[in-house]
Amino acid sequence: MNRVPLEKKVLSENDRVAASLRESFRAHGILCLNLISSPGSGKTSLLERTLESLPATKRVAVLTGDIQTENDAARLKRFGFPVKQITTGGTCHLDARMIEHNLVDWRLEDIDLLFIENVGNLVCPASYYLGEAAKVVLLSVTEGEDKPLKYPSIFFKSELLVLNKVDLLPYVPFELQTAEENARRIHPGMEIVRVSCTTGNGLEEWLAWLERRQHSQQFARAEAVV
Ligand SMILES: Nc1nc2c(ncn2[C@@H]2O[C@H](COP(=O)(O)OP(=O)(O)OP(=O)(O)O)[C@@H](O)[C@H]2O)c(=O)[nH]1
Ligand SMILES: [Mg+2]
Repeated sequence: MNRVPLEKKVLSENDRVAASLRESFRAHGILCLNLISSPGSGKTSLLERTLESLPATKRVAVLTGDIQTENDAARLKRFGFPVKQITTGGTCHLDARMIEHNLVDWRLEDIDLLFIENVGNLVCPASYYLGEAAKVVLLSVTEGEDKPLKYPSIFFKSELLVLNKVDLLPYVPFELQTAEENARRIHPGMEIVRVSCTTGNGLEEWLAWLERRQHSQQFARAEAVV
């Protein structure tokens, strides 16, 4: 059986499409963020909280991936921004072709901020670059502090860790500090925000990170033009 070369070819085809997406996002001044976590950590909840806090004039759009159902798109469409569900039909991650295909009928000129919610999975999405400027990994306090050590790739590749569901800390044995130390053992200096999408605690820190990230993207673009 000759599996390794085939895997290499599939991944390099993905990288080629992702590089073209990245260039397109750069040319249009879009900050694209790829949100990754285990199923149920709160990716859609974080996006709901984010969209509800943004002014209607904000040029934001969301692609949300799941194996089945349009549930997440239905939750996110309520806020009036462009949202599209990508159902993979079994594949455990999004790939660059899916992103390219689902962007064809959107005008990139009209988007400044594009969120991609990946399929709930802490492993496979780490291997598929989608042209994003940054990956954001979520970990909720019901999952255990050891997850950065067990699934290092996604923690190493993500710019930001969102520690979610901190409202549950009184009820679960989870040491925030240990989880953060573990994340920084894998990714020294990793930025971390602690939030509760239920109570809204910490969300201002997440929104401030978003604003800073968008600002630095625009600054880099302006420098490239000069
Ligand atoms: N207590 C508590 N529950 C939360 C919080 N954030 C999300 N939840 C709940 O966790 C469950 C899963 O949240 P989702 O936002 O659907 O998680 P997801 O990561 O988008 O899930 P998938 O798309 O299926 O991978 C829902 O019942 C949410 O209400 C939080 O901060 N605190
Ligand atoms: Mg979701």
